[in-house]
Amino acid sequence: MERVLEHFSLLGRPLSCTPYGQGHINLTFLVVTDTGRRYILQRLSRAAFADIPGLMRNISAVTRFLAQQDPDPRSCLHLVPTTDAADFYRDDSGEYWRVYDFVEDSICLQAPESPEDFYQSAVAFGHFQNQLRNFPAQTLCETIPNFHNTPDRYRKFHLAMEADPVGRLASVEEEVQFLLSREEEAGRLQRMRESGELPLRVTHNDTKLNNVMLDEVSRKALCVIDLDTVMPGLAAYDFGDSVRFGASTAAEDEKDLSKVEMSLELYEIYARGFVPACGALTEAEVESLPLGARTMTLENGMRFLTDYLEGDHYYHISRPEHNLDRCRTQLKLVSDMERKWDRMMEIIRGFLP
Ligand code: ADP
Ligand code: GN1
Ligand code: MG
Repeated sequence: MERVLEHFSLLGRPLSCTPYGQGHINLTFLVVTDTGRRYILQRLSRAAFADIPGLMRNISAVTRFLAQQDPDPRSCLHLVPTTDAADFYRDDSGEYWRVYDFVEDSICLQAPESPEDFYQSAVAFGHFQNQLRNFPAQTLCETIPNFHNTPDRYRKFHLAMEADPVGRLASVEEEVQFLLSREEEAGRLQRMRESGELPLRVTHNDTKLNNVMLDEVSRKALCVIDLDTVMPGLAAYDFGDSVRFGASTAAEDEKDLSKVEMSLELYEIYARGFVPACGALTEAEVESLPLGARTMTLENGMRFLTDYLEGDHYYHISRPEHNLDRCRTQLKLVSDMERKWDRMMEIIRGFLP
């Protein structure tokens, strides 16, 4: 780690470098130097991202654009340059590394501790989308092609089932049937994107609660982090993924499915924070938000199952059936949203322009 860190322009000499956070994709470390300064060091996932230089160009452009809009250093991520004034360092084994300033005096939650925390995360993601309203979207590379293209996710799921490389297919019959029976319906959001019914915006695309920082004292939203998937997308993706993760009454990997439900109370609170903060959403966009929640939840369930079938090489896991457990919570949430669908639509219509 010392050999990696010496390529970055840190204030002070690194004293420690320890694994940090609960992200599923990159390897994240907290670095402390002898001046007391703290940094986040990340080794980027080559399994997830095919074009890391392109991804880093996106992040550099987006963070500069955001910093111009708000002088508060905690209002967006700041990349720390390498000693060659680059945004990332590629080591001899081909791994890519980057460093961010640590967002100080902040908290990052795995679950809302109060409805207000969730409301604040909604404001942060809505505000983020609004801040990027005039960002030149055509300059962004697609860091993961077809990231939220649900029919394409089904295509990959079918390939994983056909190959069944680690022989797990026979044990997940119930989950497979659940997903296959919803394949046609699950493509609706993508069809609305392709027909132009829903406008493309610059979206975050990975709006989990643990991708937002709140002020430790006031608990107000500070900034949005994890910008690896900032790309053109739909407002429904960002709304949907937040509801999937943060409006669930249990953790994403809870084994006891009787604890897993989508809280309508939290759903409504998220809508109250997100819709106004986005600025002007069209009527069709607001109406598409519940579909975003259902689609993102189903899609994540399918992605976890696909990774399970492929032998767990995309998401970090800490137990053998971790991806299967995650898949099951998502499918349980989808069933619950189907049950609560009329109410979800009714609530969202209260936010129509
Ligand atoms: P992943 O893509 O693997 O999810 P993230 O970029 O989300 O990686 O980082 C993982 C975790 O590290 C976050 O959930 C957060 O807790 C912490 N983290 C990331 N960047 C910062 C930062 N600049 N300041 C403080 N904590 C951070
Ligand atoms: C990953 O990187 P992280 O942990 O914030 C994933 C998301 C999934 C999420 C499920 C780049 O998010 O798409 O929704 O796990 N990120 C990527 O928890 O694939
Ligand atoms: Mg993350």
